[in-house]
Amino acid sequence: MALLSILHYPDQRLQTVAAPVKEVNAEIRKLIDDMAQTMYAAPGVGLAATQVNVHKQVIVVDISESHDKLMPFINPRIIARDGAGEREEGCLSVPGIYEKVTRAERVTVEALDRDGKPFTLHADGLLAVCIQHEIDHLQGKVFVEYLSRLKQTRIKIKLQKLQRETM
Ligand code: K1U
Ligand code: ZN
Repeated sequence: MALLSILHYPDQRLQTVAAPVKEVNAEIRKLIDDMAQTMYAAPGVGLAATQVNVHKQVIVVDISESHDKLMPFINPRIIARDGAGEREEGCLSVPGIYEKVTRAERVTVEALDRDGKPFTLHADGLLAVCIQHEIDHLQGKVFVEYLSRLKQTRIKIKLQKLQRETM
């Protein structure tokens, strides 16, 4: 397994729309394993392939404290949404920034598992938020885009300054 480097906002590559996975093979399973290791090390509860500069529709999620409930989703699609709620979100691509975002309370997701087998999942709470956040990444969207223009500009300036200081 390998630790992958995570792109930081406002890197333009985070705006790339990911392509569907045509075949779930050893290369995709290695990507899932590397993404999981990267997510646990960060630490985070989710990661999209876009964030590690791989533009394929793959996300990993694990909201357990024990780090033993890994859920990989390949070609995930939200087929139903219900309710709306506001919750604080973070993002490994936007370090140190936590802001409230309104999203669906419950979602139904269709995807392929690491063996290429289709499955359907009903999610609520943090899991539902995390899945929506990660699928946004695959569509080239970062959570700060839900915030006001002023907040987006402030976050961009803060992260660009941080990047200059660590170079
Ligand atoms: O996509 C990402 O950047 C991962 C992100 C997922 C997420 C978290 C919270 C709400 C929506 C989406 C994170 O994991 S940020 C880090 C974080 O929330 C966390 C870190 C350690 C323990 C628990 C949570
Ligand atoms: Zn994120």
